[in-house]
Amino acid sequence: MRGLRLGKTESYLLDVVEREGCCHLTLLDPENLDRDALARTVRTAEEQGTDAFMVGGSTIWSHESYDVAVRTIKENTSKPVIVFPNNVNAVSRYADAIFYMSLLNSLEWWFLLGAQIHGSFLVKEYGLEAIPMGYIVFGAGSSVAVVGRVYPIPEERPNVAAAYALAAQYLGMRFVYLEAGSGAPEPLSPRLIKTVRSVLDVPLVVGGGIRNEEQARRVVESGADLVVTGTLAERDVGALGKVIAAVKDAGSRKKSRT
Ligand code: 1GP
Repeated sequence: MRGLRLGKTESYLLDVVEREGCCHLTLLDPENLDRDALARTVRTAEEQGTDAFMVGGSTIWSHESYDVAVRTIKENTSKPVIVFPNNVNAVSRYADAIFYMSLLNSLEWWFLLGAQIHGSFLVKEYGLEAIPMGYIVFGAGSSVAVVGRVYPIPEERPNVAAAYALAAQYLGMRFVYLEAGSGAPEPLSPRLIKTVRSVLDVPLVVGGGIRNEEQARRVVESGADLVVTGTLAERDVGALGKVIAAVKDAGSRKKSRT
């Protein structure tokens, strides 16, 4: 049978988690940064120690400008560049891999399975490494929640979130992403992250609202294996370095305890 070996990017992410206890991903939204700012941000984030880049945003409509953004990022980093798609137009042949996601708590067939069907042959044609991921979005006010027609899971119902995450794992998804929404006022709660982590065997990705070292540390200590920050890289690259250092420090402490 073909294609069952893990790809290069996925193996790299798993290796970083294994070695360092936690992996940091910088999310770049090409809608928020022009070409020069994108190039600058990528170089600085790499210098600060980020492990890989995700490219995406809830309101990306143009395939052409998405391609330009991904090329710009690739030209300025040696780290993997991963498509984080909001829809079929945000798939680029210039990336290394794509998080092949299903928005598990969307009410819309399109975000659960439709876009994935429509995009599958494009991914094959481009030779992109597909990394299957269950995506769960919290809160009702973020762009991703609105665009993705999310049925919100209350944070104070962590067992419900855990059931979604476990279902993703049993369906064969190799990562689960808990999303507070870009620009969320607060990161997801430790209780929520811990409850999901306690039932899951696959790596857990957490993002949304992480702005400082303390929050980053708490998210890792609660059980995140991969931490995503987006807004920070766009607004305060200086603080990004501190957050990455906190992620790595908390990761190595976690690792030394196991
Ligand atoms: C959004 O979780 C990411 O998909 C990043 O969120 O922009 O709040 O860091 P922030």
